Amino acid sequence: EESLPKIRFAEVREHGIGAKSIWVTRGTKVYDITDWIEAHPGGEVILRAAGGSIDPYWKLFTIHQKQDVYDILESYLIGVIDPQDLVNGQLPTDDIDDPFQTDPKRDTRLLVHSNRPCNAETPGPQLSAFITPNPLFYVRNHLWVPQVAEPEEHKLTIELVDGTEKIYTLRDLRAKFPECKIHATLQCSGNRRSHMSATKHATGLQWDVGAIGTAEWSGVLLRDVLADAGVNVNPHPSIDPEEKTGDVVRHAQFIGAETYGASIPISKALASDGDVLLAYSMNGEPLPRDHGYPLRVIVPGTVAARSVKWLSRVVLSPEESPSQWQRRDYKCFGPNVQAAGVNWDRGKSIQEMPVQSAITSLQEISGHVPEYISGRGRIYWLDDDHIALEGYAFSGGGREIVRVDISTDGGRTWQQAELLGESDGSGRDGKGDAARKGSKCWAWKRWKCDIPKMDAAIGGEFVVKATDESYNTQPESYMATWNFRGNLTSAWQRVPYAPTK
Ligand code: MTE
Ligand code: MO
Repeated sequence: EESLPKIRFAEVREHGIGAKSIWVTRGTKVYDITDWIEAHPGGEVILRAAGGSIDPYWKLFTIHQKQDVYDILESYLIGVIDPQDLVNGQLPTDDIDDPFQTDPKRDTRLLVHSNRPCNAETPGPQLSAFITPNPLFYVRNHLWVPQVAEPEEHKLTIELVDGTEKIYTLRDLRAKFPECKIHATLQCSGNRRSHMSATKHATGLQWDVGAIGTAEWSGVLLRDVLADAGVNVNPHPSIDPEEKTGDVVRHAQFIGAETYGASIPISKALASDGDVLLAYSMNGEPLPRDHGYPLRVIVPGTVAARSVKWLSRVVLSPEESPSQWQRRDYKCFGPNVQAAGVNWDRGKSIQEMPVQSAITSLQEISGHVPEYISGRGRIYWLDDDHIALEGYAFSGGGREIVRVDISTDGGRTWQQAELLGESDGSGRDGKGDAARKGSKCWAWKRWKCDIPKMDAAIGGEFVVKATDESYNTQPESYMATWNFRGNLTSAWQRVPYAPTK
C-alpha cells in the first residue's frame, strides 16, 4: 500500500456518473470500476456510489458472496486516499454521502424494526379497519427512498422483448388510459416471522402481525399500457402461434428508481382479471413517498415484494428479474435446508401467498382498553367476562376468505367468527363502490368473534385459522413450514391467556 499512488478525495469526486472513468472508494482505497460496470450493465447499485464511497451502500447488498466481490474490487485498485484528506485515518463522515438523509418523516405510532432502511409495521389496534390509513401503512424498504423532482414528468420505460423501448411520463399515463381503482391488501412475505422464529429462529426482520395493510389504489392497468406499447395482450404471447420473435416473453420485470427489482409471470401481467395496476394514488391521495411516489406497481393477490415502488422500468423478458429479491430472498425451502450451501436456483420464487390470519385486538366487553396483541407468548390476564377478538384473514391469488375459526382451548374446540363487510368477491367491505365488478377478491376480510363468559379459572390459548374459497387452510405447526429465511409464516396464531391474577 505504501507504493500506491495517493489520490485526493476531490479527484475521486470528479469521477462520478457521466465521467469517462468511474471511481469509488471503500475505506481509504480508491478503485477505478469502469471496466466492471461495462461488464455488468444496467441497474448496478454500485453506480450509486460513483465518485464517492461505497461504504454506506455496501451492507445493504447480499447478492454476491461479499468476499467474492471484495476480491473482484481489489483487481480495480488504483490508489489510496491522500492522508491529507483523512481524519484519524478515515474519510470524514461528511465526505460520505448518506443515501437515507432525504427519507421522509414517519408517523411515530409505527413500530420500527430498522431505520436505515426504514422497516416499520402497523400497530395491532390500527389494523382494525378495512382500510389502513396511509401514515400507518407498514413500510418495507430495502434501500433508501429516491427523490423525485417533477412527478408528472416521471418517466416509465417499457422495454419489449426485441429491445425496443416505449416511454410514458406519468402525465401520459393519466391522459391516455382509463383510471382503475381496486381495494388490495399488500402483505410482506415476512409478516408474522417472529411467531415462526419463536419456535426456531429464522433470519430477517422479526415482524409481528402488522406487515400487512389494505388500501384503495388508483392508477392505470398495466395490461392497457402494454397493449398500447405494442404487446399482443390477447392471446397470451407465450402460446401465440403467430409469435415470430425467437424469445418468448414469460415474465414482466419491474425496476424501481433506487434499483430494487422483481418480476411476475407474464400471464398475471396480461390476464384480463389480473388487475395489475400502475398506481399513482393510495386512498385518494398521491402515493406517499415511502409507498412509491409517484408511481408503483400493485400486483394484487401476489406477495408485496413484487409490487415495486418508485417504478421506472418494465422489462418483458424470457427470464425472471435477475435481482437478489427475485432469485434469492423471497423463496421458501424445506425445514431441513440451512442457509449455508443452499442452491437458490432450486427454490421457486414466491408469487401468490398462502392463507393467513391474525388476531389484532382482544377486548374485554366490560370496557377495557383494547390492547395490542403480540403472538410472542405474552400472556393476557382475563377477567371473568365476555371477550371480543378482532382480526384479519387473507389469501393469495384473489381467493376469497370464506371462514374464520376461533378456538379458546388451544385448538380442541372451535367456533366461527363473524366475517365483516360484503362477501361478493369484489374485495369490498360495503364502503364505497370503487372495486371493479367481476374482479377477484384482492382484499383481506376483517372478522370479529364474541366469546361468551368463559371459565377463566383455567388458562388457555386463543387460536385463529382461516379457510379460503378453494378450501386451502393454515398449518397447525410452525415447524411444518419453517424455512431459514422465515418466509410465509402461516401457522395458526396462538395467543396465551391466564386466569385473573
Ligand atoms: N419496491 C422498491 N422499489 N423497493 C423496495 O424496497 N420493497 C418490496 C415492495 N416493493 C420494495 C419495493 C417489499 S418486500 C414489500 S413487502 C413492499 O414493497 C412494501 O410496500 P410498502 O412499503 O408500501 O408497504
Ligand atoms: Mo416484503
